[in-house]
Amino acid sequence: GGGEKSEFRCCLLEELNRVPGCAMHLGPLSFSDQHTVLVNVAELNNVGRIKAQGGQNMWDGHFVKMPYAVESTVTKTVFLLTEKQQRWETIRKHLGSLAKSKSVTPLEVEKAIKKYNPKYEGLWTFDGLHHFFKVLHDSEKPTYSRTLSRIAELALGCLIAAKRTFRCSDVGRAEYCNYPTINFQSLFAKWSDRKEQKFRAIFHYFQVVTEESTVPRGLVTFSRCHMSPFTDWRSCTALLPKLYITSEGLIEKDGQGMLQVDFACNMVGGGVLGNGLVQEEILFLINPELIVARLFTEKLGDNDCLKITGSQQYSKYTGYSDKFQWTGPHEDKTPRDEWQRRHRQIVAIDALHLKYPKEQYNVRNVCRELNKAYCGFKGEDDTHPDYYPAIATGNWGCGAFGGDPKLKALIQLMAAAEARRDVAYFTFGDKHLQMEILRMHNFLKTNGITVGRLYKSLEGFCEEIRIHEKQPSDLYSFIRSYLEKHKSKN
Ligand code: AR6
Repeated sequence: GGGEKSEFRCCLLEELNRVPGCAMHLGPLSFSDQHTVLVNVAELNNVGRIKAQGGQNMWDGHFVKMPYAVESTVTKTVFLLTEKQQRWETIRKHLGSLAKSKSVTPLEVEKAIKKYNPKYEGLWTFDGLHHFFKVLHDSEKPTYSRTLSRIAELALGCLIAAKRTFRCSDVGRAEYCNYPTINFQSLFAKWSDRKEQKFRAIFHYFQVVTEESTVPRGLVTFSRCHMSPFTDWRSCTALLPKLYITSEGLIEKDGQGMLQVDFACNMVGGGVLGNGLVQEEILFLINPELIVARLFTEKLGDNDCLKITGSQQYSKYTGYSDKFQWTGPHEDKTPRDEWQRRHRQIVAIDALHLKYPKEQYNVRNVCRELNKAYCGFKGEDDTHPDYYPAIATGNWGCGAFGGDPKLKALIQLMAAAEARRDVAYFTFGDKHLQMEILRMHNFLKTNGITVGRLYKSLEGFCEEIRIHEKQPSDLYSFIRSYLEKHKSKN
Protein backbone atom coordinates (compact mmCIF):
# COMPACT_ATOMS: atom_id res chain seq x y z
CA GLY A 1 0.00 0.00 0.00
CA GLY A 2 0.90 3.68 -0.17
CA GLY A 3 2.00 3.84 3.46
CA GLU A 4 4.51 1.06 3.00
CA LYS A 5 6.01 2.71 -0.01
CA SER A 6 7.44 5.63 1.90
CA GLU A 7 9.01 3.26 4.41
CA PHE A 8 11.14 1.40 1.90
CA ARG A 9 13.30 3.02 -0.65
CA CYS A 10 14.81 2.08 -3.91
CA CYS A 11 17.09 4.23 -5.97
CA LEU A 12 15.92 6.25 -8.95
CA LEU A 13 16.22 4.89 -12.44
CA GLU A 14 18.35 7.92 -13.30
CA GLU A 15 20.96 6.91 -10.76
CA LEU A 16 21.87 3.80 -12.72
CA ASN A 17 24.61 3.62 -15.34
CA ARG A 18 23.66 3.33 -18.97
CA VAL A 19 25.39 3.48 -22.32
CA PRO A 20 26.24 5.66 -24.13
CA GLY A 21 26.65 7.79 -20.98
CA CYS A 22 28.98 5.33 -19.26
CA ALA A 23 30.58 3.87 -22.40
CA MET A 24 34.35 3.49 -22.54
CA HIS A 25 36.47 4.41 -25.51
CA LEU A 26 36.79 1.25 -27.61
CA GLY A 27 39.77 1.78 -29.84
CA PRO A 28 39.90 0.50 -33.40
CA LEU A 29 38.13 -2.73 -34.26
CA SER A 30 40.51 -5.63 -34.72
CA PHE A 31 40.32 -9.37 -35.13
CA SER A 32 42.12 -12.21 -33.38
CA ASP A 33 41.65 -15.96 -32.87
CA GLN A 34 39.14 -14.95 -30.22
CA HIS A 35 37.33 -12.47 -32.41
CA THR A 36 36.20 -13.23 -35.94
CA VAL A 37 35.32 -10.13 -37.90
CA LEU A 38 33.21 -10.58 -41.01
CA VAL A 39 33.80 -7.14 -42.43
CA ASN A 40 36.94 -5.63 -43.84
CA VAL A 41 38.54 -4.11 -40.77
CA ALA A 42 40.80 -1.66 -42.62
CA GLU A 43 37.88 -0.25 -44.62
CA LEU A 44 35.87 0.22 -41.46
CA ASN A 45 38.69 1.76 -39.44
CA ASN A 46 40.01 3.99 -42.20
CA VAL A 47 36.97 5.17 -44.07
CA GLY A 48 34.12 3.92 -41.92
CA ARG A 49 32.82 1.76 -44.76
CA ILE A 50 31.24 -1.62 -44.11
CA LYS A 51 32.39 -4.13 -46.70
CA ALA A 52 32.32 -7.92 -46.49
CA GLN A 53 35.63 -9.55 -45.72
CA GLY A 54 36.93 -12.27 -48.01
CA GLY A 55 37.61 -15.67 -46.57
CA GLN A 56 38.15 -19.26 -47.43
CA ASN A 57 35.93 -22.25 -47.54
CA MET A 58 36.17 -24.69 -44.70
CA TRP A 59 34.34 -27.97 -44.72
CA ASP A 60 34.61 -29.63 -41.38
CA GLY A 61 32.84 -29.79 -38.07
CA HIS A 62 34.57 -26.68 -36.73
CA PHE A 63 32.87 -24.42 -39.23
CA VAL A 64 29.38 -23.79 -40.43
CA LYS A 65 29.15 -25.54 -43.78
CA MET A 66 28.13 -22.98 -46.37
CA PRO A 67 25.94 -23.88 -49.34
CA TYR A 68 28.34 -22.48 -51.93
CA ALA A 69 31.15 -24.83 -50.92
CA VAL A 70 32.14 -27.26 -53.67
CA GLU A 71 31.54 -30.08 -51.21
CA SER A 72 27.89 -29.10 -50.95
CA THR A 73 25.85 -31.11 -53.41
CA VAL A 74 22.29 -32.19 -53.97
CA THR A 75 21.40 -35.60 -55.29
CA LYS A 76 18.72 -35.77 -57.92
CA THR A 77 17.03 -38.67 -59.56
CA VAL A 78 16.43 -38.21 -63.24
CA PHE A 79 14.93 -41.19 -65.08
CA LEU A 80 16.04 -43.62 -62.40
CA LEU A 81 19.55 -42.28 -62.54
CA THR A 82 20.85 -40.40 -59.56
CA GLU A 83 23.19 -37.60 -60.19
CA LYS A 84 24.98 -35.15 -57.98
CA GLN A 85 24.73 -31.46 -58.62
CA GLN A 86 26.41 -28.53 -56.99
CA ARG A 87 23.96 -27.22 -54.45
CA TRP A 88 25.00 -23.67 -55.14
CA GLU A 89 24.05 -23.93 -58.80
CA THR A 90 20.59 -25.17 -57.86
CA ILE A 91 20.15 -22.45 -55.26
CA ARG A 92 21.26 -19.78 -57.66
CA LYS A 93 18.85 -20.93 -60.28
CA HIS A 94 15.80 -21.14 -58.07
CA LEU A 95 16.35 -18.21 -55.74
CA GLY A 96 17.44 -16.22 -58.79
CA SER A 97 14.12 -16.74 -60.48
CA LEU A 98 12.22 -15.72 -57.33
CA ALA A 99 14.38 -12.62 -57.08
CA LYS A 100 13.66 -11.73 -60.69
CA SER A 101 9.93 -12.17 -60.44
CA LYS A 102 9.31 -9.21 -58.05
CA SER A 103 6.16 -10.82 -56.73
CA VAL A 104 6.32 -14.28 -55.25
CA THR A 105 3.69 -16.61 -53.84
CA PRO A 106 4.28 -18.88 -50.85
CA LEU A 107 3.88 -21.86 -53.16
CA GLU A 108 6.76 -20.65 -55.31
CA VAL A 109 8.86 -20.32 -52.19
CA GLU A 110 8.02 -23.85 -51.15
CA LYS A 111 8.90 -25.21 -54.56
CA ALA A 112 12.20 -23.37 -54.74
CA ILE A 113 13.29 -24.46 -51.29
CA LYS A 114 12.41 -28.06 -52.01
CA LYS A 115 14.42 -27.94 -55.23
CA TYR A 116 17.63 -27.37 -53.37
CA ASN A 117 16.62 -29.59 -50.46
CA PRO A 118 15.28 -32.58 -52.42
CA LYS A 119 15.84 -34.87 -49.45
CA TYR A 120 13.04 -33.09 -47.60
CA GLU A 121 10.60 -32.89 -50.48
CA GLY A 122 7.99 -35.08 -48.79
CA LEU A 123 8.90 -34.12 -45.24
CA TRP A 124 8.70 -30.38 -45.03
CA THR A 125 5.38 -28.62 -45.04
CA PHE A 126 4.75 -24.93 -45.54
CA ASP A 127 1.19 -24.78 -44.18
CA GLY A 128 2.03 -21.94 -41.84
CA LEU A 129 3.33 -19.71 -44.59
CA HIS A 130 0.45 -20.57 -46.91
CA HIS A 131 -2.08 -19.84 -44.20
CA PHE A 132 -0.41 -16.56 -43.35
CA PHE A 133 -1.04 -15.33 -46.86
CA LYS A 134 -4.67 -16.36 -46.46
CA VAL A 135 -5.17 -14.28 -43.34
CA LEU A 136 -3.52 -11.24 -44.88
CA HIS A 137 -5.79 -8.52 -46.05
CA ASP A 138 -5.95 -8.33 -49.86
CA SER A 139 -4.43 -4.90 -49.78
CA GLU A 140 -1.41 -6.22 -47.85
CA LYS A 141 -0.64 -9.14 -50.14
CA PRO A 142 1.34 -7.30 -52.82
CA THR A 143 3.77 -5.92 -50.26
CA TYR A 144 4.34 -9.31 -48.70
CA SER A 145 4.78 -10.98 -52.10
CA ARG A 146 7.33 -8.37 -53.03
CA THR A 147 9.12 -8.95 -49.74
CA LEU A 148 9.36 -12.67 -50.50
CA SER A 149 11.10 -11.83 -53.74
CA ARG A 150 13.44 -9.43 -52.01
CA ILE A 151 14.27 -12.02 -49.39
CA ALA A 152 15.37 -14.38 -52.17
CA GLU A 153 17.50 -11.64 -53.68
CA LEU A 154 18.99 -10.78 -50.31
CA ALA A 155 19.70 -14.42 -49.52
CA LEU A 156 21.64 -14.79 -52.76
CA GLY A 157 23.47 -11.55 -52.17
CA CYS A 158 24.32 -12.38 -48.59
CA LEU A 159 25.55 -15.83 -49.36
CA ILE A 160 27.79 -14.41 -52.03
CA ALA A 161 28.98 -11.62 -49.77
CA ALA A 162 29.49 -13.97 -46.87
CA LYS A 163 32.06 -16.06 -48.72
CA ARG A 164 33.57 -16.54 -45.40
CA THR A 165 33.07 -19.31 -42.97
CA PHE A 166 31.54 -19.04 -39.57
CA ARG A 167 33.52 -20.82 -36.94
CA CYS A 168 31.71 -23.01 -34.50
CA SER A 169 33.24 -24.84 -31.60
CA ASP A 170 33.96 -28.54 -31.39
CA VAL A 171 31.19 -30.75 -32.55
CA GLY A 172 29.95 -33.65 -30.54
CA ARG A 173 28.59 -36.92 -31.82
CA ALA A 174 26.14 -36.11 -34.56
CA GLU A 175 27.06 -33.00 -36.45
CA TYR A 176 25.24 -29.85 -35.25
CA CYS A 177 23.04 -31.80 -32.84
CA ASN A 178 24.29 -29.47 -30.16
CA TYR A 179 23.13 -26.37 -32.03
CA PRO A 180 19.74 -24.68 -32.15
CA THR A 181 17.99 -25.02 -35.46
CA ILE A 182 18.44 -22.06 -37.78
CA ASN A 183 16.20 -23.46 -40.45
CA PHE A 184 13.02 -21.41 -40.88
CA GLN A 185 11.28 -24.58 -41.94
CA SER A 186 9.85 -24.90 -38.42
CA LEU A 187 8.29 -21.47 -38.75
CA PHE A 188 6.92 -22.13 -42.22
CA ALA A 189 5.41 -25.46 -41.19
CA LYS A 190 2.44 -25.80 -38.87
CA TRP A 191 0.00 -22.93 -38.61
CA SER A 192 -1.05 -21.44 -35.29
CA ASP A 193 -2.56 -18.06 -34.48
CA ARG A 194 0.71 -17.00 -32.89
CA LYS A 195 2.43 -17.40 -36.23
CA GLU A 196 0.53 -14.55 -37.84
CA GLN A 197 2.19 -12.11 -35.42
CA LYS A 198 5.58 -13.78 -35.77
CA PHE A 199 5.45 -13.58 -39.56
CA ARG A 200 4.42 -9.94 -39.36
CA ALA A 201 7.47 -9.12 -37.25
CA ILE A 202 9.88 -11.09 -39.44
CA PHE A 203 8.51 -9.86 -42.75
CA HIS A 204 8.72 -6.33 -41.45
CA TYR A 205 12.39 -6.83 -40.64
CA PHE A 206 13.06 -8.00 -44.19
CA GLN A 207 11.08 -5.10 -45.61
CA VAL A 208 13.33 -2.69 -43.77
CA VAL A 209 16.63 -4.33 -44.62
CA THR A 210 15.81 -4.70 -48.31
CA GLU A 211 14.84 -1.08 -48.76
CA GLU A 212 17.66 1.16 -49.85
CA SER A 213 16.52 4.07 -47.67
CA THR A 214 16.19 2.02 -44.49
CA VAL A 215 18.88 -0.65 -44.81
CA PRO A 216 20.85 -0.63 -41.55
CA ARG A 217 24.54 0.21 -41.82
CA GLY A 218 26.27 -1.05 -38.78
CA LEU A 219 27.64 -4.04 -36.97
CA VAL A 220 26.49 -6.46 -34.33
CA THR A 221 28.89 -8.51 -32.23
CA PHE A 222 28.20 -11.84 -30.61
CA SER A 223 30.49 -13.07 -27.84
CA ARG A 224 30.25 -16.37 -26.19
CA CYS A 225 31.75 -16.09 -22.71
CA HIS A 226 32.85 -18.92 -20.52
CA MET A 227 33.62 -18.46 -16.87
CA SER A 228 35.99 -20.40 -14.70
CA PRO A 229 36.93 -21.00 -11.98
CA PHE A 230 33.89 -20.85 -9.73
CA THR A 231 33.57 -18.08 -7.25
CA ASP A 232 33.51 -19.13 -3.64
CA TRP A 233 30.15 -17.63 -2.73
CA ARG A 234 30.47 -18.47 0.98
CA SER A 235 33.33 -16.09 1.46
CA CYS A 236 32.21 -13.35 -0.89
CA THR A 237 32.39 -10.02 0.93
CA ALA A 238 30.63 -7.87 -1.63
CA LEU A 239 27.63 -5.83 -0.47
CA LEU A 240 24.41 -5.80 -2.42
CA PRO A 241 24.26 -3.27 -5.26
CA LYS A 242 21.83 -0.42 -5.75
CA LEU A 243 18.40 -1.55 -6.77
CA TYR A 244 15.69 0.14 -8.77
CA ILE A 245 12.53 -1.95 -8.72
CA THR A 246 9.17 -1.38 -10.35
CA SER A 247 6.10 -3.35 -11.30
CA GLU A 248 5.69 -1.18 -14.37
CA GLY A 249 7.65 -1.20 -17.57
CA LEU A 250 9.69 -3.71 -19.50
CA ILE A 251 13.35 -4.66 -19.64
CA GLU A 252 13.84 -3.74 -23.28
CA LYS A 253 11.92 -0.48 -23.03
CA ASP A 254 12.78 0.97 -19.66
CA GLY A 255 16.18 -0.69 -19.33
CA GLN A 256 17.57 1.01 -22.41
CA GLY A 257 21.32 1.42 -22.31
CA MET A 258 21.66 -1.21 -19.60
CA LEU A 259 22.84 -4.77 -19.89
CA GLN A 260 19.51 -6.37 -20.70
CA VAL A 261 18.91 -9.94 -19.65
CA ASP A 262 17.48 -12.38 -22.17
CA PHE A 263 15.67 -15.13 -20.23
CA ALA A 264 17.17 -17.66 -22.55
CA CYS A 265 16.99 -21.29 -23.45
CA ASN A 266 20.34 -23.10 -23.56
CA MET A 267 19.65 -23.28 -27.28
CA VAL A 268 19.55 -19.50 -27.72
CA GLY A 269 16.39 -18.06 -29.18
CA GLY A 270 14.36 -20.94 -27.76
CA GLY A 271 11.19 -21.36 -29.74
CA VAL A 272 11.51 -18.22 -31.86
CA LEU A 273 11.38 -20.24 -35.09
CA GLY A 274 8.69 -22.51 -33.67
CA ASN A 275 5.71 -21.72 -31.52
CA GLY A 276 7.37 -20.16 -28.45
CA LEU A 277 6.32 -16.61 -27.63
CA VAL A 278 7.56 -15.50 -24.23
CA GLN A 279 10.32 -13.10 -23.20
CA GLU A 280 13.19 -14.48 -25.29
CA GLU A 281 11.16 -15.17 -28.40
CA ILE A 282 9.59 -11.71 -28.29
CA LEU A 283 13.01 -10.13 -27.90
CA PHE A 284 14.29 -12.07 -30.93
CA LEU A 285 11.23 -11.12 -32.98
CA ILE A 286 11.54 -7.41 -32.36
CA ASN A 287 15.35 -7.57 -32.82
CA PRO A 288 15.59 -10.27 -35.54
CA GLU A 289 19.35 -9.82 -35.94
CA LEU A 290 19.57 -11.89 -32.78
CA ILE A 291 18.23 -14.91 -34.61
CA VAL A 292 21.47 -15.45 -36.53
CA ALA A 293 23.13 -16.37 -33.21
CA ARG A 294 21.48 -19.75 -33.64
CA LEU A 295 23.74 -20.45 -36.60
CA PHE A 296 26.94 -20.45 -34.57
CA THR A 297 26.04 -20.62 -30.88
CA GLU A 298 26.41 -24.11 -29.58
CA LYS A 299 24.12 -25.06 -26.69
CA LEU A 300 25.14 -23.01 -23.67
CA GLY A 301 26.84 -24.93 -20.90
CA ASP A 302 26.32 -24.18 -17.20
CA ASN A 303 29.15 -21.64 -17.19
CA ASP A 304 28.52 -19.99 -20.53
CA CYS A 305 26.56 -17.01 -21.72
CA LEU A 306 26.14 -15.15 -24.98
CA LYS A 307 26.52 -11.38 -25.11
CA ILE A 308 25.15 -9.51 -28.08
CA THR A 309 26.03 -5.89 -28.68
CA GLY A 310 24.57 -3.63 -31.31
CA SER A 311 21.32 -5.19 -32.42
CA GLN A 312 18.56 -2.93 -33.65
CA GLN A 313 14.91 -2.93 -32.69
CA TYR A 314 12.70 -3.03 -35.78
CA SER A 315 9.24 -3.65 -34.39
CA LYS A 316 6.81 -2.51 -31.75
CA TYR A 317 4.48 -4.90 -29.98
CA THR A 318 1.86 -5.21 -27.28
CA GLY A 319 0.80 -8.18 -25.19
CA TYR A 320 2.57 -11.34 -24.25
CA SER A 321 2.41 -15.00 -25.22
CA ASP A 322 -0.97 -15.74 -26.90
CA LYS A 323 -1.84 -12.04 -26.67
CA PHE A 324 1.36 -10.89 -28.38
CA GLN A 325 0.66 -8.55 -31.25
CA TRP A 326 2.96 -6.92 -33.76
CA THR A 327 1.88 -3.29 -33.78
CA GLY A 328 4.14 -1.73 -36.38
CA PRO A 329 7.59 -0.40 -37.19
CA HIS A 330 9.91 0.84 -34.51
CA GLU A 331 12.27 3.55 -35.56
CA ASP A 332 15.40 2.84 -33.58
CA LYS A 333 17.19 6.01 -32.63
CA THR A 334 19.75 4.33 -30.39
CA PRO A 335 23.12 5.93 -31.19
CA ARG A 336 25.99 3.81 -32.52
CA ASP A 337 29.34 3.21 -30.92
CA GLU A 338 32.78 3.49 -32.55
CA TRP A 339 32.34 0.08 -34.14
CA GLN A 340 29.04 1.18 -35.64
CA ARG A 341 27.06 -0.92 -33.21
CA ARG A 342 23.84 0.31 -31.67
CA HIS A 343 24.35 1.02 -27.98
CA ARG A 344 22.31 -2.02 -26.98
CA GLN A 345 23.72 -4.85 -24.89
CA ILE A 346 21.87 -8.07 -24.38
CA VAL A 347 23.04 -11.08 -22.43
CA ALA A 348 21.50 -14.49 -22.92
CA ILE A 349 21.56 -16.60 -19.77
CA ASP A 350 19.52 -19.74 -19.39
CA ALA A 351 18.06 -20.54 -15.99
CA LEU A 352 17.41 -24.09 -14.87
CA HIS A 353 14.28 -25.57 -16.33
CA LEU A 354 12.66 -27.02 -13.21
CA LYS A 355 10.48 -30.05 -13.24
CA TYR A 356 9.55 -29.66 -9.59
CA PRO A 357 9.79 -26.30 -7.79
CA LYS A 358 11.51 -28.04 -4.89
CA GLU A 359 14.62 -28.69 -6.98
CA GLN A 360 15.64 -25.04 -6.89
CA TYR A 361 16.16 -25.00 -3.11
CA ASN A 362 19.19 -27.18 -3.38
CA VAL A 363 22.67 -25.81 -2.81
CA ARG A 364 24.05 -27.24 -6.03
CA ASN A 365 21.29 -25.65 -8.07
CA VAL A 366 21.57 -22.33 -6.23
CA CYS A 367 25.27 -22.33 -7.10
CA ARG A 368 24.55 -23.19 -10.68
CA GLU A 369 22.22 -20.21 -11.01
CA LEU A 370 24.62 -17.89 -9.15
CA ASN A 371 27.46 -18.83 -11.48
CA LYS A 372 25.30 -18.59 -14.57
CA ALA A 373 24.11 -15.11 -13.61
CA TYR A 374 27.64 -14.07 -12.64
CA CYS A 375 28.99 -15.27 -15.97
CA GLY A 376 26.39 -13.09 -17.68
CA PHE A 377 26.91 -10.02 -15.50
CA LYS A 378 30.68 -9.96 -15.22
CA GLY A 379 32.20 -7.06 -17.18
CA GLU A 380 35.51 -6.82 -18.98
CA ASP A 381 38.47 -7.08 -16.62
CA ASP A 382 40.16 -4.05 -18.09
CA THR A 383 37.16 -1.76 -17.51
CA HIS A 384 36.63 0.01 -14.22
CA PRO A 385 33.28 -0.97 -12.64
CA ASP A 386 32.26 2.71 -12.68
CA TYR A 387 31.82 2.26 -16.42
CA TYR A 388 29.68 -0.87 -16.29
CA PRO A 389 26.09 -0.26 -17.30
CA ALA A 390 23.55 -1.51 -14.75
CA ILE A 391 21.68 -4.76 -15.32
CA ALA A 392 18.06 -4.64 -16.49
CA THR A 393 16.33 -7.83 -15.48
CA GLY A 394 13.25 -9.35 -13.88
CA ASN A 395 11.71 -12.74 -13.19
CA TRP A 396 14.47 -14.71 -14.89
CA GLY A 397 13.64 -18.42 -15.04
CA CYS A 398 10.28 -17.87 -13.35
CA GLY A 399 7.80 -18.22 -16.19
CA ALA A 400 8.19 -21.12 -18.59
CA PHE A 401 11.01 -22.48 -16.42
CA GLY A 402 9.01 -22.51 -13.18
CA GLY A 403 11.38 -20.76 -10.76
CA ASP A 404 10.57 -18.77 -7.62
CA PRO A 405 11.07 -15.06 -8.34
CA LYS A 406 11.92 -14.32 -4.71
CA LEU A 407 14.85 -16.72 -4.85
CA LYS A 408 15.91 -15.71 -8.35
CA ALA A 409 15.83 -12.01 -7.44
CA LEU A 410 18.28 -12.64 -4.60
CA ILE A 411 20.50 -14.81 -6.77
CA GLN A 412 20.67 -12.10 -9.40
CA LEU A 413 21.36 -9.40 -6.81
CA MET A 414 24.21 -11.51 -5.39
CA ALA A 415 25.74 -12.15 -8.81
CA ALA A 416 25.37 -8.45 -9.64
CA ALA A 417 27.09 -7.51 -6.37
CA GLU A 418 30.07 -9.71 -7.19
CA ALA A 419 30.11 -8.31 -10.73
CA ARG A 420 29.99 -4.74 -9.34
CA ARG A 421 26.88 -3.70 -11.21
CA ASP A 422 23.64 -2.10 -10.06
CA VAL A 423 20.26 -3.60 -10.91
CA ALA A 424 16.99 -2.39 -12.40
CA TYR A 425 14.35 -5.05 -11.72
CA PHE A 426 11.02 -5.22 -13.53
CA THR A 427 8.42 -7.39 -11.83
CA PHE A 428 6.13 -7.41 -14.89
CA GLY A 429 3.02 -6.05 -13.21
CA ASP A 430 3.47 -7.80 -9.86
CA LYS A 431 3.17 -5.07 -7.21
CA HIS A 432 3.28 -7.48 -4.30
CA LEU A 433 6.54 -9.00 -5.50
CA GLN A 434 7.97 -5.53 -6.03
CA MET A 435 7.30 -4.68 -2.35
CA GLU A 436 8.62 -7.99 -1.08
CA ILE A 437 11.91 -7.73 -2.94
CA LEU A 438 12.27 -4.10 -2.01
CA ARG A 439 11.71 -4.82 1.69
CA MET A 440 14.22 -7.64 1.58
CA HIS A 441 16.79 -5.50 -0.21
CA ASN A 442 16.32 -2.74 2.38
CA PHE A 443 16.77 -5.22 5.20
CA LEU A 444 19.97 -6.61 3.70
CA LYS A 445 21.38 -3.16 2.98
CA THR A 446 20.51 -1.70 6.39
CA ASN A 447 22.16 -4.61 8.14
CA GLY A 448 25.22 -4.56 5.90
CA ILE A 449 24.73 -8.19 4.91
CA THR A 450 27.44 -9.46 2.57
CA VAL A 451 26.82 -11.83 -0.32
CA GLY A 452 28.62 -14.54 1.66
CA ARG A 453 26.30 -14.23 4.65
CA LEU A 454 23.24 -14.18 2.46
CA TYR A 455 24.57 -17.27 0.71
CA LYS A 456 24.88 -19.05 4.05
CA SER A 457 21.28 -18.21 4.88
CA LEU A 458 20.25 -19.76 1.56
CA GLU A 459 22.25 -22.84 2.49
CA GLY A 460 20.33 -22.88 5.76
CA PHE A 461 17.03 -22.73 3.89
CA CYS A 462 18.07 -25.55 1.56
CA GLU A 463 19.14 -27.66 4.53
CA GLU A 464 15.74 -27.16 6.20
CA ILE A 465 14.02 -28.33 3.06
CA ARG A 466 16.33 -31.33 2.78
CA ILE A 467 15.57 -32.41 6.33
CA HIS A 468 11.85 -31.71 6.49
CA GLU A 469 11.08 -32.34 2.84
CA LYS A 470 8.93 -29.24 2.79
CA GLN A 471 9.40 -25.51 2.83
CA PRO A 472 10.00 -24.43 6.46
CA SER A 473 8.44 -21.01 5.93
CA ASP A 474 8.45 -18.21 3.48
CA LEU A 475 11.96 -17.78 2.05
CA TYR A 476 12.29 -14.12 3.03
CA SER A 477 10.99 -14.64 6.60
CA PHE A 478 13.44 -17.50 6.97
CA ILE A 479 16.37 -15.38 5.77
CA ARG A 480 15.46 -12.53 8.11
CA SER A 481 15.27 -14.72 11.18
CA TYR A 482 18.35 -16.72 10.15
CA LEU A 483 20.41 -13.56 9.79
CA GLU A 484 19.10 -12.18 13.09
CA LYS A 485 20.04 -15.44 14.82
CA HIS A 486 23.50 -15.63 13.26
CA LYS A 487 24.30 -11.98 13.77
CA SER A 488 27.59 -12.44 15.58
CA LYS A 489 28.93 -15.16 13.31
CA ASN A 490 29.82 -13.51 10.04
N1 AR6 B 1 10.33 -7.37 -19.23
C1 AR6 B 1 10.31 -7.71 -17.93
N2 AR6 B 1 9.84 -8.89 -17.47
C2 AR6 B 1 9.36 -9.77 -18.36
C3 AR6 B 1 9.33 -9.48 -19.74
C4 AR6 B 1 9.84 -8.23 -20.17
N3 AR6 B 1 9.87 -7.88 -21.46
N4 AR6 B 1 8.79 -10.54 -20.36
C5 AR6 B 1 8.50 -11.45 -19.42
N5 AR6 B 1 8.82 -11.00 -18.20
P1 AR6 B 1 9.95 -16.38 -19.42
P2 AR6 B 1 11.90 -18.29 -18.27
C6 AR6 B 1 8.68 -11.70 -16.91
O1 AR6 B 1 8.88 -17.37 -19.12
O2 AR6 B 1 11.01 -18.77 -17.19
C7 AR6 B 1 11.59 -19.23 -23.58
O3 AR6 B 1 11.00 -20.18 -24.42
C8 AR6 B 1 7.33 -12.39 -16.71
O4 AR6 B 1 7.02 -12.30 -15.33
O5 AR6 B 1 10.12 -15.92 -20.81
O6 AR6 B 1 13.34 -18.07 -17.97
C9 AR6 B 1 13.10 -19.35 -23.62
O7 AR6 B 1 13.57 -19.65 -24.91
C10 AR6 B 1 7.64 -13.83 -17.09
O8 AR6 B 1 6.76 -14.75 -16.50
O9 AR6 B 1 11.41 -16.91 -18.91
C11 AR6 B 1 13.34 -20.46 -22.65
O10 AR6 B 1 13.19 -21.72 -23.26
C12 AR6 B 1 9.04 -13.98 -16.57
O11 AR6 B 1 9.66 -12.73 -16.85
C13 AR6 B 1 12.26 -20.25 -21.60
O12 AR6 B 1 11.23 -19.52 -22.25
C14 AR6 B 1 9.82 -15.12 -17.15
O13 AR6 B 1 9.77 -15.07 -18.57
C15 AR6 B 1 12.76 -19.44 -20.43
O14 AR6 B 1 11.77 -19.34 -19.45
